[in-house]
Amino acid sequence: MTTLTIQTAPIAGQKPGTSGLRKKTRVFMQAHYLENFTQAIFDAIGGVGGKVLVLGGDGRYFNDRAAQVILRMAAANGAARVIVGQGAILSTPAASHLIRKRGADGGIILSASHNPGGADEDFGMKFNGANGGPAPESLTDLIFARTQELMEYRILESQDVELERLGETRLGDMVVEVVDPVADYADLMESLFDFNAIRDLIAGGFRLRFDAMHAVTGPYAREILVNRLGAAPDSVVNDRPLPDFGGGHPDPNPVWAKALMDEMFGQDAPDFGAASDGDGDRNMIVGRGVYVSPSDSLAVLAANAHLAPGYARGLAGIARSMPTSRAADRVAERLGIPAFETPTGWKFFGNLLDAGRATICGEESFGTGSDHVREKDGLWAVLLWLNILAARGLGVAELLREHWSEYGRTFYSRHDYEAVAADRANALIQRLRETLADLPGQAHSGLVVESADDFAYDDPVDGSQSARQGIRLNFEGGARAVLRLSGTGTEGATLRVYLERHQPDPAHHGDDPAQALAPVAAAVEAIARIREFTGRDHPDVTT
Ligand code: G16
Repeated sequence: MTTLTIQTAPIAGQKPGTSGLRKKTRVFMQAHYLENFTQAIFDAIGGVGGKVLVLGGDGRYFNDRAAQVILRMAAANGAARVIVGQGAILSTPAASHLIRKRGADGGIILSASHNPGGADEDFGMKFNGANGGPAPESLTDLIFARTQELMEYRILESQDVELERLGETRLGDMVVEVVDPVADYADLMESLFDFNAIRDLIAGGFRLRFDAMHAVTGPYAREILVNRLGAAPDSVVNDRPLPDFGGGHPDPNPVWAKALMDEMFGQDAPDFGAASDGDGDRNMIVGRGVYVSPSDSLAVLAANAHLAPGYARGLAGIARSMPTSRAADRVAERLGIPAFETPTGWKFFGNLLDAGRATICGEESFGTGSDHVREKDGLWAVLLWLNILAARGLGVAELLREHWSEYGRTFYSRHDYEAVAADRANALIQRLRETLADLPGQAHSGLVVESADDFAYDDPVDGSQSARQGIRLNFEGGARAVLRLSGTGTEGATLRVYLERHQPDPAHHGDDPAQALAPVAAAVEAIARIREFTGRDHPDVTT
């Protein structure tokens, strides 16, 4: 086998966003595109000579081809071993676990997460370090810098590697080890949760529905929920991973997981419903006739985590991304443990988890997880919910109501304006930045602005700083709004507007969230002039 050194030239725009590099699949399929980015990763981490890497992806279109290219490049760059999920499949949390368990130097995950897949949809690629977590900004900056100067890459000339058969093969001097993508992860879950209690709950007639959305969690959910916990075989639906996710958005929210919502709000609904995304790190939780907002889910999980064996020792701290509602902060306060507020992006939780300062983390974008891996973890959240419901003997709606009566209810909603012209979206944010100092004291739609800023984060562990992470508007009386531009879109800009309002009075806990938040939305419109800048009079997606 020959190692080829291919001449190339820097390709513009290979800047990793909130979670790796995400582009249209056809962009990734352009000549040298994937190769340049792969070589830039290898160079930025100081080369892969003698190193052990993990490789896998969510199975979307181009996953298999990209994996073969990366393997040939890893071999040409001197890697000692690459551990690959069978068929080049690994969910993001399973990849994180594998890196940690095997003491690998890092891993490459092929996924554009919840974005649709297919030749005309999205593809993505991210690098996770030896702790199993997404590369921090300092490293993604280095990777990007390398893409801007790269003039050649190395690749082995060879046949495709057989990735369907478990076991070891060689590619040049490198070992390719194909592993079962599910087994290690399922064992980890079994070590954290009281599977006996969940099994008893299910055997007692508790019915659940898990929608894998034709994405990577199908095989994981079937093994854990059906084979190990005894759920009925039809409890797991859409469990065959497809390269285009069956044409859907593998995004577990009430809009894209509508079929599940309809079932959970219909007649004879199951007791518990959940869905996960393309690469298995997100989750949506639904009870019979009740939707659990991700911010509430984080708060409920944190308040009850001690009921699961893996967390019986209690929590060191709770971390949430800045736009996530402050419901979890109230739990941290009650538990007497620190609450951390980080920028959007799971990578910002890594240092807190590594340092043992936070145990549970969560984001409004349907992500929750803990220190068991360094990624958010969809099935982990589902199992912790089931463990808590089994231990408490309550249904989802009862548990939620009880939580609200103890802590108050934080109404929460996110409005997304998608594929907005980037210059218009940037102009909106820029104008807000310029008016921040004038906002305090202004009254809009009956709400008075108490403070306004552009969120900046100083990492308490390594002191790194991240500025301009989103506009925060705090209103007198405790309502809050956040505006920021998404870092995961692949078309134009996506403006995200996050609204929240705390309601201590139980008489109002059953109110309609849209109505409870209407004054906050109106105040934001008056301040940010969204209609004028985006040309839209309503959001594309409301969750
Ligand atoms: C990624 C990140 C999350 C982030 C989300 C939304 O999720 O890992 O931390 O909250 O994107 O980011 P944005 O608002 O910038 O689009 P995933 O599931 O896509 O990897």
